[in-house]
Amino acid sequence: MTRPKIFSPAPDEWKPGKKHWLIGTAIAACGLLVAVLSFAVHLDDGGATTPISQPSGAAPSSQASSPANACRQKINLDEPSGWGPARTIPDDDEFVEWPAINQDDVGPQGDERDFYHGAESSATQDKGMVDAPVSGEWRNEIKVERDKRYLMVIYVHNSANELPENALKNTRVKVSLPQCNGVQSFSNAFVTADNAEPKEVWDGVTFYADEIFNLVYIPGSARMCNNYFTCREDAQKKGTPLTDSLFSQPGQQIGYDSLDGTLLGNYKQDVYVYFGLRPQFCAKVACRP
Ligand SMILES: [Ca+2]
Repeated sequence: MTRPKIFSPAPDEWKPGKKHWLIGTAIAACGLLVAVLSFAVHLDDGGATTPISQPSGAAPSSQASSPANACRQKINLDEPSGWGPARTIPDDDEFVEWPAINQDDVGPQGDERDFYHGAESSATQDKGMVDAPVSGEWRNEIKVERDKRYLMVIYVHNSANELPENALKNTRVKVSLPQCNGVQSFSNAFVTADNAEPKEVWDGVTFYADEIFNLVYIPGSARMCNNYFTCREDAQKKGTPLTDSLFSQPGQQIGYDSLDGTLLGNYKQDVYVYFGLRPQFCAKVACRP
C-alpha cells in the first residue's frame, strides 16, 4: 500500500441566535435515537443539524496543550494528546462575533474544542469500512486490538452567525498520524481557515495497546458528511469522498455544497469528516521503520 505523506506534528429571517441549532436538532433527535448504535445513519436534507450518531465533546478538563505526535514505550493515559489553542466559549445565547472554528458548547457536539474522536468499527475488512456501524463508544482514548478497525470523526463548525461576512474562507482539515512504533501514540486533527481567529485549532486522540503497534490510514476511507452531502445507512448517499491530502500539508479543503473552503456560521453548514484507521502489530506485521 502506498502510504500518503503524513502531516507531522436556515432561514435568514431568523434573528441570529445561537439556539437556532435546536430547530434542526429537534428533527435530528428522533434520528439519533435510531442512530445511536450505528455510525452511518443520516437524516434527510430537511435541515437536520446532526446527521449521525456522534460523540459530545467533553469540556476539556485540563489546560490547552500542544498536539502530541510521538510514540511512547510505556502507557501513560494522563499525558494529554493536546487541544488548543485556549479559547473562550461565549455565553449560551451568543455567537462568536467573528469567523471562529469550533468555539461553542451549546450545539449538538457539546464543547467543540473537543472535536476529534474515534470508535471501534464493526468492519472486518478495509473495503467499505467507513460504511460499517461503529461497535464501540466514541472516545478520546482508544485501546487498539488485533484485526480491528477504527473510525475517526472530526467535527467542524463556524461558531459565528450565518452572515456572509462571517463565512470561513479556505477552511481546511488535516490529520497528524504517528509514523513511529510504540504502545501509545497520538493523532491530532487540525482545522484552519484564512480568516478565522484563531487561524488554527487542534484536538487529539490517544491510542494505546498491550503490544507495540503503529497506525495506518485505510486508503479511500476519508469522506465528508453534512446537510448537503448527507450520509445514510442505506448506502444511497455516502457524503463526498476526500483525498489523501487530509494527511498532508496544507490539508483537505472542505465546504458545504462543494469543497470550496467556505463555511457559513450557525449550524446548517457544520461538517463531519470521517476516515478509517487500522493498527499494525509488530509481532504480526512488520512495523514501519
Ligand atoms: Ca478529542
